[in-house]
Amino acid sequence: MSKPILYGIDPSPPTRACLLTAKAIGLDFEYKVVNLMAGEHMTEEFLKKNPQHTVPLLEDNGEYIADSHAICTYLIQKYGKEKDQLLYPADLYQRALVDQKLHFDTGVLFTKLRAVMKYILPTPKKVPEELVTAVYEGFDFLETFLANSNYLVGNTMTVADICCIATVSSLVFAPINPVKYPKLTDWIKRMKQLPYYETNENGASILLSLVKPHCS
Ligand SMILES: N[C@@H](CCC(=O)N[C@@H](CS)C(=O)NCC(=O)O)C(=O)O
Repeated sequence: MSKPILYGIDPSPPTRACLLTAKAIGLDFEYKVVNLMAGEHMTEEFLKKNPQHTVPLLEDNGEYIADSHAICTYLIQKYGKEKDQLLYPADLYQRALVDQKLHFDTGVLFTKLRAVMKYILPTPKKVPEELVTAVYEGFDFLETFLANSNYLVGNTMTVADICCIATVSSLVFAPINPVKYPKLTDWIKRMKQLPYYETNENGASILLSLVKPHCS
């Protein structure tokens, strides 16, 4: 059986969510960089693998899975050891809560980032203030989710925390005031303490350095 292959690029938050998940479960995998700026995601070869032309994309035994959330939960269930199953709990209610936060990442957090990125790539322009302000709606929700727990679902880290931190660490061009967002601030610090957090760091800072100068 060949190693799973992850196609992606470090500045991409959903790619980083998959890289973090792979690290969390100690997965032996191959990482193939797809240079979006060079249009490598629009080639005939890549479009055959993923007609939606997005990264990340997972190739596992000749089969393909797109979307970071689908990839992360698949990797945990297929390759995670017993202890790793806590990342995507088997209990149906707990799992539904995790799924809800994964959809929150797609539908709320990442959507806000994508709206901003339209002003950055391919040619950077000033990002409208209301798009930066809109990020705080996402932060408000996160602060509420974290009101009574250390993680987004209870007191044990799940794949929801992994996916959301990959996006949140790319949204901090909207500065987080620790007085207004104490729970969110602590959660970010907690996630940064993961022994494999560096997997997220380089890509997040590249993305931030592209966006920040264009937000005022
Ligand atoms: N919901 C998807 C979003 C994937 C996505 O939009 N990826 C961006 C990079 S961050 C991309 O590939 N953009 C290229 C395109 O849409 O053509 C996921 O979680 O994987």
